Amino acid sequence: MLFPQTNRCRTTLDLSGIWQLKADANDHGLNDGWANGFHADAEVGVPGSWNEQLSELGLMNYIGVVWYLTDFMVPSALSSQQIWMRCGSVEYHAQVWLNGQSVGEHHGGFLPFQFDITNIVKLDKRNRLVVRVDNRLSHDTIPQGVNSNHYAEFKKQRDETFPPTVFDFFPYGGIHRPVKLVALHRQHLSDVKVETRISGAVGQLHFAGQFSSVGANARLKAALWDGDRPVDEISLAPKSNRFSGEFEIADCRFWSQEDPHLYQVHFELFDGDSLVDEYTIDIGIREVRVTDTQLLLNGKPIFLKGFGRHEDFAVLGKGLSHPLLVKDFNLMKWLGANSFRTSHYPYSEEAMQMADRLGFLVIDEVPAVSLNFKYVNKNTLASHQRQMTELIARDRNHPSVIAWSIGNEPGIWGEEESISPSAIEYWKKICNLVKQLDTTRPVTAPTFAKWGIRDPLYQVSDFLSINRYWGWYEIPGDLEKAGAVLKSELETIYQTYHRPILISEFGADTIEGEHATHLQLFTEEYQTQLIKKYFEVIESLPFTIGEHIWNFADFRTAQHHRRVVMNKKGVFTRERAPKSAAFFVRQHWTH
Ligand code: BDP
Repeated sequence: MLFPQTNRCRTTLDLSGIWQLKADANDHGLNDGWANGFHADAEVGVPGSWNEQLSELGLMNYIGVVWYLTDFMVPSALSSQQIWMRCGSVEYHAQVWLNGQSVGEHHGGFLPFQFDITNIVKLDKRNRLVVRVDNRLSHDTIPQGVNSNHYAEFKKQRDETFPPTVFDFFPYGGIHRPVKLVALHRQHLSDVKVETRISGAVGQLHFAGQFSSVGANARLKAALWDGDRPVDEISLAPKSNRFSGEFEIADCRFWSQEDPHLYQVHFELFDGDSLVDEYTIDIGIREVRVTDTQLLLNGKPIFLKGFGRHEDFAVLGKGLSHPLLVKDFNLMKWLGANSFRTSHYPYSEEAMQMADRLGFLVIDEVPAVSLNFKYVNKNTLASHQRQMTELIARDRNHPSVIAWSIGNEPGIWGEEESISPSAIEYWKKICNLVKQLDTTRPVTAPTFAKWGIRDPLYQVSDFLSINRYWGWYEIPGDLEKAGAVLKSELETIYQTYHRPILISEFGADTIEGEHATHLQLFTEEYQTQLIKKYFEVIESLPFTIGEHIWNFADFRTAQHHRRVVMNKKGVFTRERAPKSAAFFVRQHWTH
């Protein structure tokens, strides 16, 4: 699904703004005809989570159904066009009606969806768009949901959070990314897939795509540009809805963290002599490979310095904010970071585009966080496969994406089912799907300490990602011992699997302004010392390929006695003020 562009043939209308909202705690809106409209309880900013915006109305911890409504006009100048409604992400289930007619639904958050509304939308008249948003999760969904009974079943009442979640981030709900209308010709490019390879100094670029439909006189021009310099051009006379082609670039500027150079492929679709569609894709020519000890970008070893992060900010919740994106990337650059993981779900398309432009190496994660294999069923697998497929379709053209993460810390509830043969089969199915859809990128998935070398994710990972909290949850306070345990564990894992290792999480909760001259948990000094110890161990081992600190910034979690409102492991506060560790990390990564 292509990201919306406005150009000679495509018009985009952004419906971001203040919408109407009504909570539906008893879930009777469907029967009571709210799809046609309703008397709103409140106004709500879109994009944005409802929780902090409307905490005064009791929506802070609300899990359930909320209805959204907005009215809009489309000018009759677009009468010859096909019109789509495209939504960047809704957590977690969206049902959409336009002028009282159902136009479709989408399961799973964090990924875009679109519907053809041409036959329903009215031109030069008011249109009413209604979205029923449901943020309830269950065993069948990705991520999974829990309730108090599940905690009881696992004798884990002490771990119960409010609202109940299986993951350590706040279960925000809402329309989190922009809703846009896209008007375009009936004959248009509906998808393009790009793969790049390198051979000596030559860059190879293969593209393949689809049209919505094409007439007998269709002609496709694909022009390769280097900024404003034309490089090459191909003309195709497509006879079906599919097309493909290739470019070779001599003396190519390969995309890398130091030189994130982007070429452009500009597609023009003609029907006879008339231009009916155009679309431009930014392309970074680069190749990622994994050896038994290294991660190679364009044949050169690369060491990942960066973070696990979250999309999270005061009031916005998980709503997209362009200024926040700019700030976060600037802060990562300031620290000397070159990489991050989209823990624990796909980030906005705008974030991925920025990573392409700034040369960040991204591990792109599907929202399969903390899967509990006692409860995993065939619907969970289907949802996982569907979201993996949608994620790859959305992000495969980004040079910044260097690997797919197929999940995070399954079995965190300690259930033996998570290391059973059927769990191994489950992961193999997901991994095989990824390999079928994308032959160019490695697969990984972060594990936690409990299962040691028995963790099934090691069997399906091209490089191993390891989340470790020695010095925090385990061995608190004794960083020498924590460092020694980490080192010997990494050595054992490497000797067992002979694959390179990324330390994908390590960190310490840190209250800004808390200090001590001795090693004291929660102080700024402790966070700095813990990070320092991890850097020392990780960088001393020849098979490690990177260090991702947990976390870039403090973030809101569900309520729990272990969290003082936030998870405080950020090297920045939630407001993006640096803690002392940020200065140490900057010194270490930039010198
Ligand atoms: C890891 C999880 C991450 C948590 C982190 C923590 O992957 O989501 O936030 O622990 O406890 O296990 O801070």
